[in-house]
Amino acid sequence: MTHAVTLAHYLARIERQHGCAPLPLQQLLMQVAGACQAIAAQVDAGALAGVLGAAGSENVQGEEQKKLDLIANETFIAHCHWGGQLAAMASEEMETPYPIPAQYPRGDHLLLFDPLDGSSNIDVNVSIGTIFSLLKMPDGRSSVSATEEDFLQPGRRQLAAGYCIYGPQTTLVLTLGHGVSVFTLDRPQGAFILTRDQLRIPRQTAEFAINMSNARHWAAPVRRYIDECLAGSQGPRGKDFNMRWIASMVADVHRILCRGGIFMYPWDQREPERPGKLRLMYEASPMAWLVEQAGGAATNGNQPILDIVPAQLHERVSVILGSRDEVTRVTGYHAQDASPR
Ligand code: AHM
Ligand code: MG
Repeated sequence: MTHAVTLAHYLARIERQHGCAPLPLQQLLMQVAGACQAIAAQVDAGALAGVLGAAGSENVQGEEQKKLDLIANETFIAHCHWGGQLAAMASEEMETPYPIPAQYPRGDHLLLFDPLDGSSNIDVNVSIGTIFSLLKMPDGRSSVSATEEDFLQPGRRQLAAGYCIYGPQTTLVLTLGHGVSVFTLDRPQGAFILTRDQLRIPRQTAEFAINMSNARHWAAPVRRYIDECLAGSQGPRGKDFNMRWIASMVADVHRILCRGGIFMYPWDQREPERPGKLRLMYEASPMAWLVEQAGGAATNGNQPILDIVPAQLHERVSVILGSRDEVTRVTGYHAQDASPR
């Protein structure tokens, strides 16, 4: 008789096989999964639980906060701050890192998260999600005095990264650096069950995802790439492309992990000083690691996203990720481009 592999089983197994999930990390990931499960229940209930609509506030990035952004943020804190594994947490919805309260034990991990990604889709019942990334405190730093600087590590140093998508199913997608695994929430059991392992993104694709309404603001290499896709079988690519744009990064990346494709949220000229819309540390880096672990690629047009050393907690970045051959092509167009930017 075969038994379902729960997230807890999986973490114990991957520790035995690869030594990449010591007990504190396993405990922390179970807390993260618990937070996602609790957020999933709120998302499910929607209007019945009074969680839809605007909160009437803005985050540090000047974006309107939805009630569910704040509820998801509080849920993460409540599930993860007491366990003794964390030195601090940081999120899209908090200006500065959240230190672990003095009454709780502290550990040497750092948790970064986007509690509710795809906020514009909350009120219209389209898939949304939570993105998370786990780091260690830098060597020699004390866990009682974690600061913003302690978080500023390149994505290559992540210990674990993933997302939970609240869609037709609630699905947790995780990497600890040994491939990408998918867990589906079994609600009656209250557990995430391993449903796909070792996801691979096909190298090639004929599907792109970008917010086309920004086309007139893009830099030349992005415009060139999309123009060639749109020219289809009559153009230089010699094949027709399909387009998808869900406007929830979790949902667009999930599709790409499942069947390939390329996702772009590039720099554009409206705000030339801003590298992009998406945030490096709790959106782009965890997604970039998942995509690389599944055989894809992720760059900002110039370098792998995972190599970028952040200068700020809420730093933005241009994002090009997905099927390796397409990401290599767009990145190559940037290298050939002589125009400023
Ligand atoms: P959020 O974290 O505030 O929801 O913002 C990030 C989202 C991404 O999920 C998505 O790819 C992008 O913003 C959509 O942007 P746009 O509304 O320009 O299409
Ligand atoms: Mg987001």
